[in-house]
Amino acid sequence: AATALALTPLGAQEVPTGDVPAKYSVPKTAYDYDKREVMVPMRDGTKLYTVIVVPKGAANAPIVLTRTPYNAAGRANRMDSPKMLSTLPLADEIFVKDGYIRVYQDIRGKYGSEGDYVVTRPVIGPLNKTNVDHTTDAYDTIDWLVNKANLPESNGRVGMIGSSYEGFTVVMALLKPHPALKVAAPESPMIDGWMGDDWFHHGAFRLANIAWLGAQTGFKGAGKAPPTGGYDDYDNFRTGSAGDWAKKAGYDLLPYWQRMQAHPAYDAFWQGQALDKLVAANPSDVPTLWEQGLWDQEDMYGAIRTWEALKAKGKAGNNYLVMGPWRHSQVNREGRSLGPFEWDGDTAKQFREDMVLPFFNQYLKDGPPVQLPQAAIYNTGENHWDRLSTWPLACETGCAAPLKPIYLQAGGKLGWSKGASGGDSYVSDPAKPVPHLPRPVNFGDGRWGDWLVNDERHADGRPDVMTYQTDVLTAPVRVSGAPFAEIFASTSGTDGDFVVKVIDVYPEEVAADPKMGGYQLAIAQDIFRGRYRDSFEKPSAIPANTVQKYRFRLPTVNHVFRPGHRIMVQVQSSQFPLYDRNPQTYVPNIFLARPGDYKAATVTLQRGGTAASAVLLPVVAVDQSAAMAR
Ligand code: PG9
Repeated sequence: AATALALTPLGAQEVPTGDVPAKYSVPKTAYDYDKREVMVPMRDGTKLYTVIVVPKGAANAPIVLTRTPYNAAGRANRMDSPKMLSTLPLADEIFVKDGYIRVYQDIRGKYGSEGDYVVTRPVIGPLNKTNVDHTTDAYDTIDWLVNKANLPESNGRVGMIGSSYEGFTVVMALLKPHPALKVAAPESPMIDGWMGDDWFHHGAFRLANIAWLGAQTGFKGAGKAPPTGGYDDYDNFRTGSAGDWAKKAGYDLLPYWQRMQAHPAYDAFWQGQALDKLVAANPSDVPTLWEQGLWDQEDMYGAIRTWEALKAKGKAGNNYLVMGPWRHSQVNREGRSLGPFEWDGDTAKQFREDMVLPFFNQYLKDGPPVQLPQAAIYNTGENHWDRLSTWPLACETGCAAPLKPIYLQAGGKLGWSKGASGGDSYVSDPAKPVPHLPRPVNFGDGRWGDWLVNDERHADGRPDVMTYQTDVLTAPVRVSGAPFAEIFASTSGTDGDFVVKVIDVYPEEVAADPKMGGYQLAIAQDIFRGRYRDSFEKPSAIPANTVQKYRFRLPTVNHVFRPGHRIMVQVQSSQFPLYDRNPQTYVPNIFLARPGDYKAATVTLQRGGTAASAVLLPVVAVDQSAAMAR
């Protein structure tokens, strides 16, 4: 007979009394690094949460510091791994491989740090009555880090690096650098939020970032953006002004939004935070690598303008410029392509390995002297790096070449001569603004990153988008510097915006990649809010039906329009929902515009004669540019 299965009696230890032990962790013996979490005291007693990642066995190691509003613990943990190379983000691989200590710190008032959070806290002074700012917090942090009692493994030398807001904290540290701060790399730093970094471009407000305020200032830790409504943000933000949307989102509870809304013009609130001017007034001797992308959709202004300001102060000797074919912060990701455009290798990796690491090693480890070029600017037309002894190659004054006007001409032509006098009119209707991307536009739809290289044919052909283009080029045209838009226009309204795009039009047929046939690639584009034509600080109504001049700088380019291509300029009076709509009737504060203020207007662009609208291009003789290359 079958015998009953004889069960061995369970030993006492096998009777479960709960399977979660009092303490469990992976043995550190498997780790090649030590991750320490420290509350570092600032001079006012506030303690800042700081993650210090030390390679096992480190001695006399340099430190790389990033001060972030975006969660230090998360920034120092790409994944849970016993390998330092894996646990830190991609961009830190160069430092891990070279034995660096890596430090991330939550800025005051965010995530694990004590204190109060103030968005891009201004320098101590009229806008900051406390005795602390990011200059002092960086100083105190570095002072603590290089104290052997706190971090015995270091060699007492610190470099700072970071992109975007994290680039802002690098620049703030440079205003009064700790003596142990030996090198810095601000990447797409936030420098002037009104002129062109994040919040406004020449006074036009960027709705694309308004939800960030809810997530970032509504919560100390990880926040969430308020819902914007339906899927299509083109509809969600078209129901009223930015202030109307903010009210619905509860932003009357957010102090920073209240300050922003109270300062629509470039007044002392914004001028006092213009970091390019503050840095130029307090230039440091810290070797600094200024970086931004040529299609940086968020902070297109800061790095280039601060580098220019320092160069003008005679500080080109310790300030270097790098501009690559990148979207915002792409230097810290993979950089082989952007949209449909493929570059000569992983350009972001080239930046990190061939520029950042040797530069940091030279000053943090007594590495071999590297002679970075004054400016390394990717040539987006010929698809290679240009390493230049001077930059820009063409400009208004003081460059090897002047700016060269290319004029709007009759019949949608664009040419190097003024052409006959005349005007082209269009109706700009705030009820039907020009979209910045094909609809539906959802700010979170994944197109935000590379929207600047989107094919502009989605706008071309609209009756409220004026398009002008050259004949097919038979010789290359190189542009290397900052173009300027010079628009002469009248409007039936009393306010208005002007958007100008400089576009490389691909040949109708591109056999190697047929879908690129006729592609309209904007190499530079920007907006200008017309009320500021005479003064950024003191706006004024536009006199209706009277020609006015609108002159504004466009983003820096280093491009070659190749034979078979055309040069195109598009002009329009809205770019939505990226920018809030201009009601086109003058009101004191557009954030508070009422529905009745929004009115269609007839805009007339003047051509030829004494009111010849043009774009002043930084044209460089192609052979001359070769002479400049190193
Ligand atoms: N500069 C970026 C940003 C700031 C504020 C709003 C939205 C974006 C950034 O720090 O990511």
